Amino acid sequence: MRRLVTCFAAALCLVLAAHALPVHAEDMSFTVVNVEYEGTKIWVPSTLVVRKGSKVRLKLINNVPSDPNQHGFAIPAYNIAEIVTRGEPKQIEFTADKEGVFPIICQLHPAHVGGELVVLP
Ligand SMILES: [Cu+2]
Repeated sequence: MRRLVTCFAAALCLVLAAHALPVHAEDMSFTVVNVEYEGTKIWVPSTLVVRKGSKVRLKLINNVPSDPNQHGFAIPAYNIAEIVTRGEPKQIEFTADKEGVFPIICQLHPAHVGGELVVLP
């Protein structure tokens, strides 16, 4: 089991490291997948880093196998609140026009582990 946890952590790190920090505002695309691990639901990668002014495209995939089959993906500071159904990926797009660190939550389930959008100057 410990080995499985280590593999999972290593995979998360690789996913996070794959999204290198952009130097200038540029279009950024992320595939963000909702997974469940030992009862914990979380969108991965959990931290999205972009530059202010970037156009951000997100492909949201809900891969949580347990019920319910819908989860939320919301960035309240950006007025984003999507509901993503298992088996029905959703694409969204927005411009990161405010800098700062903004919570990403599942607006349907308070216990769903959140993340953050980091918008650098
Ligand atoms: Cu949820």
